[in-house]
Formats: sequence, C-alpha cells, structure tokens
Amino acid sequence: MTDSDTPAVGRRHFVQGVGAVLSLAPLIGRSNSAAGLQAGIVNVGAHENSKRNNTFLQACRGEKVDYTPVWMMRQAGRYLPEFRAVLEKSDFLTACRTPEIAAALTIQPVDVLGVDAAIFFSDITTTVVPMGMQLRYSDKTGPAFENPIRSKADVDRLIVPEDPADGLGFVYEAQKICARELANRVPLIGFAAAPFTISAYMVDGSSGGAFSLFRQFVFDEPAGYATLMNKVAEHTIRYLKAQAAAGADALMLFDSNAGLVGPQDYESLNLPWVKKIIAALKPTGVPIIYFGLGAHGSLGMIKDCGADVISIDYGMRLDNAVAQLGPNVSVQGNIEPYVLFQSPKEIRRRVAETLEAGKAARGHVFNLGHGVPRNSPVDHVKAMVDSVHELSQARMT
Ligand code: 1CP
Repeated sequence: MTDSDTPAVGRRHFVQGVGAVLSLAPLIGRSNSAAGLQAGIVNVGAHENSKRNNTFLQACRGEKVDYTPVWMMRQAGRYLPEFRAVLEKSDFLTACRTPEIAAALTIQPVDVLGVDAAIFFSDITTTVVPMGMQLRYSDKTGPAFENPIRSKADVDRLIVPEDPADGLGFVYEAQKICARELANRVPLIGFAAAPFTISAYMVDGSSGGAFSLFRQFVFDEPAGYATLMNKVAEHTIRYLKAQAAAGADALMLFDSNAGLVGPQDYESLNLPWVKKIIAALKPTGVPIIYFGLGAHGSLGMIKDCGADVISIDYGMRLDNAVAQLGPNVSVQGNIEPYVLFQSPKEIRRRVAETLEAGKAARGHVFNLGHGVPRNSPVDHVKAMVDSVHELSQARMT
C-alpha cells in the first residue's frame, strides 16, 4: 500500500483546518477589528471546553485516548511560507511583542498541519527583558543580550517585577486571543525556559561561545549563581502562572541547555529550581511538560521533577526512556527531526516505530526530538502528522 492510498481513518476525530476564524490578512494589516476577535467563544481560563479536541491534554494526564496526539516543537517557524510572509513585514521581536501577530503565528500551524495542540509563538529570551536584560535579535545569529551577566554585582542589579504584566503584557494579550480563537479547536501550550537554560544565555549573551562563560560562572561564582537562579525562577513562576490565567491549557519548561552539565551537577545546579517552579505551578491545574535536551544521564532524577509529561529528545530510544520513567508520567517525543526530509513512506515507517516505542508509556504525546528544521518540506511535515493520527488510531481500534 502506498501512502496516497492509505485510508484516512477516523478523520472526524481530527480538527483539521476547520473554523479558522482568525485570518492572517487582517491581523498583519491595519484593519484588525476588536469586534471580530471578540466574536470568539471561550471564557478565558475555561481550560476544558468539551467541544474542543482535548486528546493532547488527555494524553498528558495519562487518560485513555482514541489516537496519539501530535504537535511539533518549532511548528510555528520558518519552514512555513505563511510564517515567512509575516516575518517579511515585521521583524522577529516586533512579531513577539504584537499580540495579533503572535496569535496569528501561533494558530497558523494548527490550520496548515492539523496538529492537536498549538504552541504559543514567542521566545525564551523575551521573558527576561523586564528583569533588566537588553535583547537584540539578528536573523543570522538569533537572540543576544547586550548586557550579559558577568559578576555577582550584575546579578544583584537584576529586577524581579512584582507584576508579571510589567513589560510582558503583550504575551497575555496574545494568549487571550489564542484561547478565544482556539476555543473549539485545540489546547494552547504556554512556555518559558527553565532557569538554567535562560541563565546560560544571560551570562554568555548568546549561544555563539557555546556557553563556556556560563559553565565557568556556575563554579566560580556559587553565590552569584544561586541568586541568579532564585531570581529567574521567581520571575518564571509569576510569568507561567499569568499564562495559565490568560488561557494556556498546558505549560512547558524548555531546558535546552540541560545537557551542559552531567548528572551530579544537574542534581545540584539545575534540578532544585525546576522542581521549585513545577511545584509552584501545580495549583494552576494545567499539565506541565519538562524538556531537558541532552540530559539523558539525569533521567532518573527528572522522573521525579513533578512534571506530568517528560519530553524526550532524539538522543535516546523512547522505549528506554519509558522504562526509566515508569508509570507515573507521560512522555512526549521523540522522532529524529531530519526524518522530515525523507519520503512520506519512510516518514510513515519511522512514525510507526516511534508509536511502538511509546506504547508502554502512561500517555504518549507524539513530537519531534527537537524543533522542526528550517527548510523542512511542509507536505512532509503534514504527512508526519497524518501518519501519527492514522497509524495510532488503527492500533487502538
Ligand atoms: O513553534 C514554536 O515552537 C514557536 C515558539 C518558540 C519556542 C517554544 C520559539 C519561536 N522559540 C521557542 C523556544 C526557544 N527559543 C528555545 C527552546 C527550544 C529549543 O531548544 O529550540 C531556544 C533555545 C530559543 C532561542 C532561540 N530563538 C534561537 C536559538 C539560537 C541559539 O542560541 O542557538 C533562535 C534562532 C530563536 C529564534 C526563534 N524563536 C522562535 C522562532 C520561530 C525562531 C526563529 C525565527 C526565524 O526563523 O526567524
């Protein structure tokens, strides 16, 4: 059987491209009408709308699902022509800071791909600007801070705003729009970096030096480091709580630099703050996802960090991760992102393997092992999403 003649099983379960109430044209032009946006249906904070496709949230909680839900890290990204069209008219930071644009970029991949969750379009680096960090963005080299943290005195100057809306109100405004527009479609994932990951950017300024200054700082300046982590963690807690209040249905902590230290240092230099944040977020009631890129040796500790879902990167076997994590958490992941450049038939074969590897987990949210590569063919990305839906539903019936 070829890909094209595979029956589209269970299509009715998948909310695909229907009800795309938020059109990009008005949002990137001048004529965006508040009335049009207010025509949405959701109550902000109504996290479990029964008309919505809640498969993603069910899998996060380990509840029974009809098929395996799928979304992709960096699904709102350059591989989409619709995304590039918006970023031709607006620079990256302006897009992040303009609620209507951020909302439109968040919803684009839901329309195009038919994924089961939307990840909020923003960046991990914008969050710490109200703390006093000066952020610039280059299309070539990505985000960079102009006033990096190099001493305890620099750390002491950092502010922790009382009010999470101070300097970040555009995030919650955008999320309220997303929650309204996605009300009868799919859940919205809010996010922030874990303190270790954003602190590495704050100390080095950018990723250009492979975070070598940060790696020295954590050992040379233990008091400065602890204060930095405490301040960032407090700010992150307020930021993520405000996202849940604005309409985020799940929250993800991206710890993309977690692999910079091995297990013994992960335990003392990173884990305590991850646990603190997750514990503080529990009262929101929304599922929490933790993604520690490259931290395979620390999985035995990560298992008990308090997250509902542990996201696994492409660097280890998913069935091995499931065996280590045990029955109390769901998993997310972990197909090799560059499989997206293979044929739809090969993509389908690899999807089947990943579904098989995740089947023993309490719950499985299908995802890539890291972000969608920049030049991925959109039809292949879509083929991956369709394969996950079709193959997983066939397995469950
Ligand atoms: O679909 C989505 O995931 C959109 C939302 C999103 C998220 C969750 C973006 C938009 N960025 C992030 C998180 C993020 N940003 C992480 C953690 C996840 C990961 O490991 O990828 C990191 C490390 C960043 C930092 C960042 N932002 C970089 C990396 C640069 C480096 O230091 O190596 C870059 C290039 C960005 C820009 C960025 N952020 C988001 C997008 C779509 C882009 C690319 C913009 C463009 O193509 O012009």
